[in-house]
Amino acid sequence: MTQRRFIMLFSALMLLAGLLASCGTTTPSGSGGATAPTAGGTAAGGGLPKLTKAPKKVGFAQTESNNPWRLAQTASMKAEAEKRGYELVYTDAAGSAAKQVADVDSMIAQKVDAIFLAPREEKPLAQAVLKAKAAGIPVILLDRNVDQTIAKPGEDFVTFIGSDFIEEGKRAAEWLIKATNGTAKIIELEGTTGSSPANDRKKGFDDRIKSEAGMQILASQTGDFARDKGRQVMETLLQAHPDVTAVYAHNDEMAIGAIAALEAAGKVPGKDVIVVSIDGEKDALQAIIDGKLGASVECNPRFGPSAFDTLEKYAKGEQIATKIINPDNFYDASNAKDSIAGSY
Ligand code: GYE
Repeated sequence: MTQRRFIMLFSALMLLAGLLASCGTTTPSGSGGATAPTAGGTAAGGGLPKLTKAPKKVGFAQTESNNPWRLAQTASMKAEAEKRGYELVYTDAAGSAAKQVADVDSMIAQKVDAIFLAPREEKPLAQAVLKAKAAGIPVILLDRNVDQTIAKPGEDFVTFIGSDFIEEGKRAAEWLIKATNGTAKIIELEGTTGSSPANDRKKGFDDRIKSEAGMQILASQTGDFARDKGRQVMETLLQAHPDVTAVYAHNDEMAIGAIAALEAAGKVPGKDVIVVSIDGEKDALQAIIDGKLGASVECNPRFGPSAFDTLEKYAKGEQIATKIINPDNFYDASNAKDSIAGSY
């Protein structure tokens, strides 16, 4: 081949490559351009799957629907999908990590364009993230994280959107130290074993009380983030530790269960035993107003707008931060009354 011919062939190839690349540029959903219902993902060079078309059909794999927090999150996602004209493939894992893995498999088989995943547990769902990546489908994690030694943000999934759970645990500890003048015998009700909020809320709380000689954890057990489980566990732990003076629950539902167990045992929550928890749901704010719950660190469940904004930015090829942290409020006797109307 002569040098001239080579240059012409090379230029033609470059032109073709340029044309192909421009065909792949995306527009944000809602701008009316794309109609293709199938996934436009490709796994590029082992990195994140790219979206080559505006996403239209997206999955949301929920963990369970057993409390107001989950219901508020689902409602926010469904409302936002509808508002922006997406087809939402919604699944509810009903509290089973194995079912949630199968739910993600079915979304892959249905060729959704992207998956929003609220991973029930850190390890099993990290594998589901890898499977979606291998199928060329980008994943955005909502509210819970996966084990990052198995799946990494910016590489295997786009990003994690949610609260800083370590900070939430710290804020709960901070409030309890003040409320008890640094002296408390604590029962801790943990969230779902193996979930990132349970791991991190424990760590944040433990780290903060470590330097306080008077803050002692008597017992720590999972109540699976559920009201009745929290009540049952509290009932049992109370028998072994009648000298308890404080309860730290990883969510409001378990705190409300614990309050019922305390009352059934003849204790006065808010007086004999100070209770602190996390989420900021309506029933918890009411319990604060009633003087039974001391405080609740908010964990914001309204993910819809930020989830879809992030997806659309990603589709446009914008750089996405590997962690997007929701700002959280804090509720105690000073603001529960004023905040209850806006709570979930
Ligand atoms: O606090 C709890 C829910 O993952 C942050 O899960 C979420 C937690 C939330 O079941 O109530």
